[in-house]
Amino acid sequence: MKRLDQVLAADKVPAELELVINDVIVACKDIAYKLRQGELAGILGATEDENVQGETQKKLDVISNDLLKDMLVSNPFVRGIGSEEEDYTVAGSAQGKYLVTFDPLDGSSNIDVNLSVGTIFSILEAQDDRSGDQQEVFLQNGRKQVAAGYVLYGPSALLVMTTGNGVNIFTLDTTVGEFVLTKSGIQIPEDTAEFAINMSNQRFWEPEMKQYIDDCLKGEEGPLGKRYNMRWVASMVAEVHRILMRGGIFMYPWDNRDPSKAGKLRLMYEGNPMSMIVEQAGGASSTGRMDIMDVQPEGIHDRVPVVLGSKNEVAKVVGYHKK
Ligand code: P6P
Repeated sequence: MKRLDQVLAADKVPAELELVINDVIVACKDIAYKLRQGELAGILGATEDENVQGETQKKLDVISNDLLKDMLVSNPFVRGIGSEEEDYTVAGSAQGKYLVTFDPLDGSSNIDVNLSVGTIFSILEAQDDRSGDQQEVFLQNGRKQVAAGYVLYGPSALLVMTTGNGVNIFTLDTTVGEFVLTKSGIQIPEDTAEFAINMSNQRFWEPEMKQYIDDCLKGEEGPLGKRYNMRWVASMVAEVHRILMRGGIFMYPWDNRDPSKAGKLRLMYEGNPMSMIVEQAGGASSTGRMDIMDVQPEGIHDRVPVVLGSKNEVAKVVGYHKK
């Protein structure tokens, strides 16, 4: 079985980029270990603090964030980092070429109930010599990403990653502490009958999203002509992984609970990396009205509506928004 470094070399990934990816992976291996320890390590539960998103930080949110931040800002090839858990971007090396954004522990509301969580990361190249503590150097659209990935801390710890040549899956072999290639060339089925959305928000959605879900629930007799199944794990990493494995559509649309917010999920370290992975696996990713990776960010914590997965189903949802 090929190790991660062998796959990156075969994909002709620049040595500096490989060293940045390796630092992300080293931090994620430590996060995986701490999650496995759970209560035994005394690191479950919440802190007294809120992050810039206004969300109460779990102890493991902070621990995971600090592991990734400390590794990356001391890497000579990293200009800076942006994190869901950091108010501002953090400078690394002035000579660093790469910018890394991440959600250190996505789905952390699942931690204390022992359900899957994940780390999501995205890597861009600095386009000028601005310091990494100036968020403007990060504000590039998702098409500029040179790598994107996630680590899913599930029954096994899986690294799913793309550097632009398709999507590979690596499984953490805990006997040697290495991620080894277990699947390559992932292709998302183009059609699906399985949707993932938080139905409790239904009354807050735009009419177009309400209509699509209503039509899904009408089943074979309805306009979509098939019986749909539903899943909701409240962990984007787990939902995206299921979609990579068997198809599906994941939606977190805009809703009017807080009309000032474009959506719940964040563009730079959730929407964009997951969109690169999904598109590299033959799927599609849209706000409902445009491709997510074409959205021009205005701030490191910008939010975005998300509709991603099997490309023919995403096209249907976009069609509802065009009517
Ligand atoms: P809700 C986790 O907090 C997250 O950012 C995504 O991983 C997940 O898909 C979504 O929010 C869950 O949101 O409103 O259902 O709790």
